[in-house]
Amino acid sequence: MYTQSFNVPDGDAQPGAPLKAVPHDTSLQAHFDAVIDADGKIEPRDWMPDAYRKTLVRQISQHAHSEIVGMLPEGNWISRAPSLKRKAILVAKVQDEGGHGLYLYSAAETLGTSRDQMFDALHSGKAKYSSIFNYPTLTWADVGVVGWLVDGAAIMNQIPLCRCSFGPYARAMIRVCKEESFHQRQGFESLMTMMQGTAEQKAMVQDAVNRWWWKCLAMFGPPDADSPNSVQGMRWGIKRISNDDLRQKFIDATVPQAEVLGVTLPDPELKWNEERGHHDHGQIDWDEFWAVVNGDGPCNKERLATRVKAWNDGAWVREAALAHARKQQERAMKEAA
Ligand code: FAQ
Repeated sequence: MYTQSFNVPDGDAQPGAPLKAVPHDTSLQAHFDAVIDADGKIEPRDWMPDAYRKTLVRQISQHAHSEIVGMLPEGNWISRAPSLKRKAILVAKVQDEGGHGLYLYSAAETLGTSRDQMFDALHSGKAKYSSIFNYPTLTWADVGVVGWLVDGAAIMNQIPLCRCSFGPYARAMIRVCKEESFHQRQGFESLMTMMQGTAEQKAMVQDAVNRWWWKCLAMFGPPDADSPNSVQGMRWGIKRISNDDLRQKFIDATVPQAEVLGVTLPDPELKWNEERGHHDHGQIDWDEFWAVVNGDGPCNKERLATRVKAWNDGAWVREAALAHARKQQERAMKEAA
């Protein structure tokens, strides 16, 4: 059901789209290549190769979907947060994720793909979103671990995207990263509080870390050798650091944080390698990763059904907003006449 890549129609731009693909022209291509080589920015009105546009729509829309599907595992705990303070923090965080989705959908729209098309791809199961959000948040400690590890992995991947060659994506990521950084810290602080609590609380944190660690490592995507989009993505300055290198940076940054927290990362092979100047680690279960990406994770069906229901339940809001906008426009035209 989720196996297809997100196919962006090759036809003409959609209504409201800022530009149309122009026939291939070597001088336009040369200008595009020169901007990329000079590490400059491509803006929506600039000419760009169709494949560059298609790759960006694929990645940015998948990213947007991840943000809004990512609201669900944590949103599940808002009504059960253990204190008013934790509830306020969690509400703000989940709201931020919704905002990230909106910046990203807007960035993708500048490439000539409508929001309706992107939602349709999500709701029909054609579009991907991050594997990590297909796992359940079983206890309150999971909420802290999602902040610490999932947001921690997200920041590691997203900081280089602030230098992405496509201007609207790069600019959106600057704000997103600032907010993700707060998310990561609140997760760590929440876990730190639990680790100073009872033996049951400490065990709950350790259990959550055990369940999320490997899934977070897989979030960075397949190994470089099995990553079909990496070479071209890096050539175009969309990706700046490879999947494996980001994963390694995340592991190296997280090990000392786990020590401060007092938890064990569930990998007996995890150890510092003096020669490499990095931590060695055990094997990630890529069969599990692909099963989840292909729709067979523990929560894939539930996540998609929740998004489709939210879309259907929100139909009256969209209709009312459009009717209001129409009325305002009519009034403005009457006044101008
Ligand atoms: N899950 O050739 P590559 C967040 C797919 S936001 C599912 O390496 P690429 C915030 C990939 O799409 C988290 N599918 O692909 C938050 C491709 O399939 P396709 C999301 C995955 O694009 C926190 C195929 O595998 N972040 O967490 C995954 O060069 C807490 C081959 O892979 C972003 O989207 C995966 N994990 O590199 C919210 C960041 N990994 O499309 C709420 C932007 C790979 O050809 C709570 N995206 N695939 O059919 C990226 O940086 C890249 O797209 C990668 C994948 C690194 C994800």
